[in-house]
Amino acid sequence: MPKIEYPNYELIEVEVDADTHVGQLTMNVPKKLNALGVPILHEMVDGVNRLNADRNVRVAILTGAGRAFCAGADLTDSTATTGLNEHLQQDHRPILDAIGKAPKPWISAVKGVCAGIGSAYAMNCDLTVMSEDAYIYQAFAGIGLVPDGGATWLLANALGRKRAYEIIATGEKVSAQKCLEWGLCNRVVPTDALHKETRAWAEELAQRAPLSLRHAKDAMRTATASDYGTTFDREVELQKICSASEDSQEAIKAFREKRTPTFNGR
Ligand code: T3D
Repeated sequence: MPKIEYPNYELIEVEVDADTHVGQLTMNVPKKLNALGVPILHEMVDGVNRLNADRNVRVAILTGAGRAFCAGADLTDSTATTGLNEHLQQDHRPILDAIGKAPKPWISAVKGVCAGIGSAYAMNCDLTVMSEDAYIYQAFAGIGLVPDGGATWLLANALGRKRAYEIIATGEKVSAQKCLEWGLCNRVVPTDALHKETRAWAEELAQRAPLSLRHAKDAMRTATASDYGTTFDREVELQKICSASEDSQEAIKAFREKRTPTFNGR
């Protein structure tokens, strides 16, 4: 297995724990509440792609340093107001696609503000843990924009059209507790325990069969974007891969031998 090297980034931090198989990408511009400008996006696409390619990483976490997850577009970066169409396609889309189509689960660990296109990054992850002080803020209307980064699709899928439109139009700061009730996150934890709790959950998931996690994610993405028949067909294709895997054989053997299976991702 080729070893993935990680460069010394300036605006993000990437850590990999080879023992637990958990990787983490931290947006690290706390003085701007991790607002996203072009330089950090260039590092993020590299970091996300390396974590996705790293077979040592079975579960990846996306989080922010300091008191916030992300305040959305960096409003001090002029790209936020000029050349926005190209910027969205060229700089944001490759990262969001790399997370959405990743061959492993991504968990967003959200503290404090999670605004604008930053909310698309959190929602696009497969699982989300929020701290008690966190909130999702569709800040777009406040600066005369529409949601982007796929936020309308992500919101409509999670909430339905009317609730989604309401929080976009009003710019409500949706509390972590409400996000939990509305299905925008999986867990709410005490603020000072966010990273510990997310890491513990990631470590637990990383012990499960990687191919199963990968292909169940694929099936869920298919399910939210297509009809029953298409989803059924996709499940059949994915089941063929999983049922032929070493890990599936090992799990059945372990069940018969009354022991815990050991998965290798093949
Ligand atoms: O990339 C693209 O261009 C794609 C397009 C995407 C569209 C969007 O994402 S639209 C949404 C853009 N974001 C916003 O409109 C949010 C702007 N920020 C705020 O409204 C407030 O800062 C918050 C509600 C998020 C947090 O308020 P608060 O009181 O907790 O913190 P603060 O004091 O306002 O902010 C702390 C610092 O972060 C401050 O810097 P300073 O004065 O201490 O030097 C502030 O300027 C900075 N900061 C906050 N948000 C941004 C930011 N700097 C750059 N860009 C930001 N978005």
